[in-house]
Amino acid sequence: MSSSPALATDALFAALAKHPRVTAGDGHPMPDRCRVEDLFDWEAVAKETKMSREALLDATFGPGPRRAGLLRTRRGTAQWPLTEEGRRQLGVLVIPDFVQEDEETKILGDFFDSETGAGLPWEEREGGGYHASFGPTFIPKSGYKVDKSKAFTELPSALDSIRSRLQRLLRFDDFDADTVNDAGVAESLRRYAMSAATRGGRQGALSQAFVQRYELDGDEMTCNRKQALGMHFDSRNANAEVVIGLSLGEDQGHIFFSRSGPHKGQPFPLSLAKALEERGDGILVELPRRALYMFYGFARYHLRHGVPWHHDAARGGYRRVTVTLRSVPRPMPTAAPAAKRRRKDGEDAKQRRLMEMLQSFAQPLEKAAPLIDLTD
Ligand SMILES: O=C(O)CCC(=O)C(=O)O
Repeated sequence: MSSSPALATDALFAALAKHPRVTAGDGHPMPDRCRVEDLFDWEAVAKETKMSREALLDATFGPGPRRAGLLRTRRGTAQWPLTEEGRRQLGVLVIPDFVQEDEETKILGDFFDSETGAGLPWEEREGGGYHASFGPTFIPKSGYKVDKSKAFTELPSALDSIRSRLQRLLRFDDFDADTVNDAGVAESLRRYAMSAATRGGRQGALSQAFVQRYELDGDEMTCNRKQALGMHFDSRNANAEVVIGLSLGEDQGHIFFSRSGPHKGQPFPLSLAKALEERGDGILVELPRRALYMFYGFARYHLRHGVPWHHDAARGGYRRVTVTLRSVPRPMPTAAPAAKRRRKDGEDAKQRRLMEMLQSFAQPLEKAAPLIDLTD
């Protein structure tokens, strides 16, 4: 077997993505902490690429024993800064203008309904800022475990048409190229996504939405927090592989991906994200207004992500809204235990007899229409 690492980067990443050891959505739990060596079935990748395990590790994460890491190794090549294609290989894809202007107006109008003052049920975000959550209810401090005793709530209807376009993108349906920019989503996911469901266009429905507000107000400290979201992983088990974000209301939006980057959960400035990217320690993605981004593969399972702050409090007048959509499986309805069901059937029969009796009293007075409709 050759140990030459002379494999094109796209072929290397395609081969790795085909043989992950564990991924969400395939019925395998993916541990939140996982050593690089445990990420892939190196035997299978070696067989496919005809490279040795050691050469594969060197090509992906840099030569041992102290490997530089995935991004620093990319930086050491001519492919840094990453091209659009380079980003897709690592699992980040941006579609500018995915949201149309009238859709954005409708969404933001509904989210901040100035006529009724209702808008969304905003809650304070841990660490600062506001968010609203739709779909599943999560058990507090459980790492986003879905509370199976609670029904999923409806997602805001203003998102309906975008969600249905996204569902079609994830199913790899054909689009009319004049109306929808499919941005090569199908090719990217077929090649670089890691779960069988997502690679096969079978990722589940987008059943969860987090809406986040990033805005300028308050003193320096709270203002920075309100514009930022600290680095974190999204649960690898509670939801399927592709996570999708929409950036609305402002032109200067960002999302930053890194493994070694700013401290977990802490707000961090854009200048730090830029410096880290220059060193090969992150991927900084600029998001114009109405752009969509999606992440999968390496970016989803190997890198953390977060949102940097960048304006100082004195400037005012910045309010960006993002919508993050995920596929969270709905819990299966559990069959009512037999005893409970028998009791309920008995109660229903009793109720029906009572209703019939009441109705018989009512008959002489209300012949045409019964007082109580028992058909339901
Ligand atoms: O607002 C964003 O674009 C990122 C949101 C995010 O990372 C999350 O909801 O986990």
